[in-house]
Amino acid sequence: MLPTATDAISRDGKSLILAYDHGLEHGPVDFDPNPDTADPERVFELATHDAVTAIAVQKGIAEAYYPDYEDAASLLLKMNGTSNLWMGEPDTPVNCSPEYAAELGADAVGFTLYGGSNNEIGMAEEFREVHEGARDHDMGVVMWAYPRGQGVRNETDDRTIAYSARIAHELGADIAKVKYPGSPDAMSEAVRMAGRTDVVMSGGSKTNDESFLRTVESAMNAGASGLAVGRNVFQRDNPTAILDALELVVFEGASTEEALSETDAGA
Ligand code: FBP
Repeated sequence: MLPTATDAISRDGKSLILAYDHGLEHGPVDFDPNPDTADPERVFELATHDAVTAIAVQKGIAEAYYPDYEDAASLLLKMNGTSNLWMGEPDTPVNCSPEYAAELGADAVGFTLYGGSNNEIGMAEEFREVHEGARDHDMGVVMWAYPRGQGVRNETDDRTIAYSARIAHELGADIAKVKYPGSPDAMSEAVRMAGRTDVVMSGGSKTNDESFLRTVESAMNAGASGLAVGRNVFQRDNPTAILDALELVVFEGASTEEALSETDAGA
């Protein structure tokens, strides 16, 4: 098989991206369920689990911790991000250049685009620079394709999610990270609209093991190429158990029942 831009952040064409940009996007509140996870080292350790194909972090975290993990984990460097303190129309400043991402050892870059925001035009222009810079440095491109803002009535509506997957495809992302639109049919439509761009499901707020695995299983059956997950892993008491189970569902095609019976998830 020919090499692709996402080989370094996937396994057999599937990805399990451990997202850990929550300290910026949501604030310390996301570490409350598991206070140790405020320490990035705890989450980098999880990223060395076989199931994890890349860890997604902001520049400051990558600078400080990735040198200790570069042999054990692939780096997806998030290039923009906004704090939850910002109350304006959705927008997200670019805080890293592709050159610097490559210098930090990134295998791929991540970029949030809020389609439907009044700031969409600026974000799309910034995406062009990030995308072409990533191509110059042989890094993959993952778009957090999040419709949000004045032009969007329902962020997880079927047509809206399919549209956001299409935006990621047409602007050149290798992987579109979308919220699960609520049904396998809607997910398959997003996958169809994304063409040769892979689609991964965004984890969302924490649910119980069984219900999370069922959603992941149905996304995979609908053609998703994996998931990008944060809270549903690091907020759990036993994050390794859910990673063991996710490994079976994402990479081995196991059912939720099989994953629950063969691992400590759900215990
Ligand atoms: P989760 O799995 O915790 O939802 O993380 C995925 C993610 O996209 C993070 O990268 C980001 O910080 C967060 O969700 C954004 O969440 P929201 O959609 O609530 O702004």
